[in-house]
Amino acid sequence: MDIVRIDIEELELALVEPFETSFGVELRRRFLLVHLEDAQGTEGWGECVASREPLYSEETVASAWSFLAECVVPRWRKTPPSDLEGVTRLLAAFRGNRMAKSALQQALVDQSARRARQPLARWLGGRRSHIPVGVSVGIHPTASRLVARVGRYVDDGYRRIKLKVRPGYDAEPVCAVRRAFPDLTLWVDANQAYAPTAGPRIAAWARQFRVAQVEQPFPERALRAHARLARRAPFRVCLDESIVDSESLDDALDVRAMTSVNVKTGRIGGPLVARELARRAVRHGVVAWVGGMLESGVGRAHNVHFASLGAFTLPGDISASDRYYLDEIIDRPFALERDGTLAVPSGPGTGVELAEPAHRRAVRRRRSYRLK
Ligand code: OSB
Ligand code: MG
Repeated sequence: MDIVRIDIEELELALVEPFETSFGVELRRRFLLVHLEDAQGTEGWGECVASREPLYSEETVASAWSFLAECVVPRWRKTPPSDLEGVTRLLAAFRGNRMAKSALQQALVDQSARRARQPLARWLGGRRSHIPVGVSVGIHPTASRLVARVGRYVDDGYRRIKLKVRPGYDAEPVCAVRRAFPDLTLWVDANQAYAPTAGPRIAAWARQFRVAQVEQPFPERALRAHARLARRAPFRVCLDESIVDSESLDDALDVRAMTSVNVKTGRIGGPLVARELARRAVRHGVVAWVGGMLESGVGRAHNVHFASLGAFTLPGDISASDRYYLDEIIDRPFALERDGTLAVPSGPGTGVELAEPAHRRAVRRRRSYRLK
């Protein structure tokens, strides 16, 4: 391993169009990249998915920066880990801060796969060369604009559409999309926006409009409400925000709160911990798939490689580069293949490099820490 330097960068990128969820509207995204270099000059990159404000989870760009700079770097310097397990132990000693930990673990697995001269997918144990993908569609001001937007994604070839919903924006837009696309595979995601008592109403429109999966309708801790919805439902109930570690997975499995799980390495604390969690969920009969957090090309490359694992059997929220940002900061943008898949890059590690000057233009601040 022999990491000699870590750089933390804060970047800002403008979305191609606003992305509205039950949390609010996003026009641009602030995020961190973590860069590592070992003594031989082998590099690794990881992305932190925490956003500027603590809406999706408690972490923020600022909290992740300070956790890495003020907790991880000093401890690393005091007792340098000699291998990946050592880093995992170092990180596990600290509570929470999973998105920050994940950024570092992503950079480490990228660097390890590059050193092994293997694509990250193969290094992780993945076999697929292509990843089936869908697209997550934000809240739109009118049903007709939503239908037009969905139509363009369907024409692009996405395998399924996930609509963001919230109280007051559900049955009507879902009905409009179902009318316009009778055969479309339709999912919805509420990002915790409903009260636990809203279950029967959600079940009614989800059933009527043949929604295949309802993601995180209730608050993170409301496992019983999710379990009640999942009982005898003709759709899958998927958990996202609720599943942050192996204990929350155990709790959800115990009460049968989900039939599907959205696996994001950032939410769970890194690709290695998330891989274990996904495998365990699948052993318990839960369907697993890879979610997204509007990552830049760096984080999306990680998601694509991660999604090549056999545990994942539904199309991921991993869309093409042109769906996200005006500027792509990697050299090989992701493009949707005609069959609704993204190709897993075949070079070592993530198989993508930072593209200059786009990357430099997006950087707002940067700090370097010598570790040796
Ligand atoms: O809940 O899955 C979510 C984006 C940001 C935060 C939370 C979520 C999402 C998405 C977008 O649904 C998925 C993507 O990156 O394409
Ligand atoms: Mg979600």
